[in-house]
Amino acid sequence: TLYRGFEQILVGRDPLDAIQITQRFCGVCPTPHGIASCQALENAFGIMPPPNGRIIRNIMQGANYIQSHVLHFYHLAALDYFRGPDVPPFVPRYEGDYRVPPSLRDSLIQHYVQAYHVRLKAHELCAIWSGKMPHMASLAPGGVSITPRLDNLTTSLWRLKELTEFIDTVYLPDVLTLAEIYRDYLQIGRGCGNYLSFGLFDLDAEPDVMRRKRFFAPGRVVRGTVEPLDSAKITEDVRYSWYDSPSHRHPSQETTSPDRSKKDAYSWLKSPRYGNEPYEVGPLARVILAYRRKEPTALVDLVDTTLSRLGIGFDDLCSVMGRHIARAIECKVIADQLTGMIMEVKLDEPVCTPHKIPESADGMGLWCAARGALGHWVSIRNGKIAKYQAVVPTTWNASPKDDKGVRGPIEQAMVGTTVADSDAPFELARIVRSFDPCIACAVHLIRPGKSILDMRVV
Ligand code: NFE
Ligand code: MG
Repeated sequence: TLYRGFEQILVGRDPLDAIQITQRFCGVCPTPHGIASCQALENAFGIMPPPNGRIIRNIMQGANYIQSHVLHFYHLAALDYFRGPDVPPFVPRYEGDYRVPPSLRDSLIQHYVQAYHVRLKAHELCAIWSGKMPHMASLAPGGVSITPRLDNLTTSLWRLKELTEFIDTVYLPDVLTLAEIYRDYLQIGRGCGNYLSFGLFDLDAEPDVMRRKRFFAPGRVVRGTVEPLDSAKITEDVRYSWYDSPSHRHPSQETTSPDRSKKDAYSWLKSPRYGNEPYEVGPLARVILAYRRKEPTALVDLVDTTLSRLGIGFDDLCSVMGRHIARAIECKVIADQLTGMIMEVKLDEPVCTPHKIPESADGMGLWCAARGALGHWVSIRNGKIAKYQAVVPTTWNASPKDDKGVRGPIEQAMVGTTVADSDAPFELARIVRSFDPCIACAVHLIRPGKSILDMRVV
């Protein structure tokens, strides 16, 4: 329940500061924020990166996806399914529904530890190109500021090989093993049924982001049908959010003015909507969209193999376990794609297009973070940021009710769920965490008024 106010911090600053400040939204996803911010500025400045700048950003983003997905499965979600060692920080925990047999549990705990080292390698893979991670140093409007050398390629490739081995032989198999054990979670936590993605990995330099070619193409899936995307139809409602700024505005038109005392409000998250409807974003949304569009084919094939291995239908993916499966499948497809991206970098070719900050301009950056669709909107006046709005993935998924009282995807996924033990609401924790909300490590369910611990300070 902490208010942060980044959108206000940005007002009055030099536009270039946005690339660094928006990365501080989060230590897990600075990469997409830095990139979306660059894209918003490029849109305002009227420039596009040269091929090297575009490709190097894709590499950084791919490495960040691998780090983020491995983090989510092992370090944020897995302990909802098997007991860790009986020492802090693994206790206290909910007691009850752990079904993993002891021998398998030991190997999962080993993988939990191994995953820390794997995440380090993924961070390094990004930092080879970004200077450091988290919070990258080499992003610039128009591209990147690193001069690629041969050793950037070689040191990337061996790290990628280690990551790929882990994903192929540990991560993906572990996810499928848990899906077999917790098959009932292929029916629990379905969500709102609308899926949206802004797309990922630029393949050309088309200035219009909606016409730009992307490896994961942007779009929506509504009742099983692929629909196009029009960024003008995005709004944010604040009727149930702690803001007194006007509701139901397009991000380029809205403001952020906190009011903690607002009646009926219950969240600092705003409620992003597309055409007045809630949409799930993230790996499941991207996988459903890609599968319906029948490309990339590597992803479609992997989905088919996985469905037949588990003996389940495509609709079963719209569930708690389906989100874990989609995340792991996406992770593998991205890792497999990264070798080609790294080999595409051309030594001795430009990495950045020069820019000039205009007195007055507006820009939009649309991208996909690991957790889903991400948009940044900037207005520049007198050469400074006059307005900055970010609509981040977790606000789509974890949004409170909108102006019409319609619940967001996570709320919809929980409503109607049978909870076996209200003192250990595994079902709800598992539903919430399957979305990988940015607040994942802070999601604990409490019963107001119930005393859980007496502490005496001496
Ligand atoms: Ni803090 Fe993020 C991702 C972004 S979250 S992790 O992925 O953008 O809403
Ligand atoms: Mg915002």
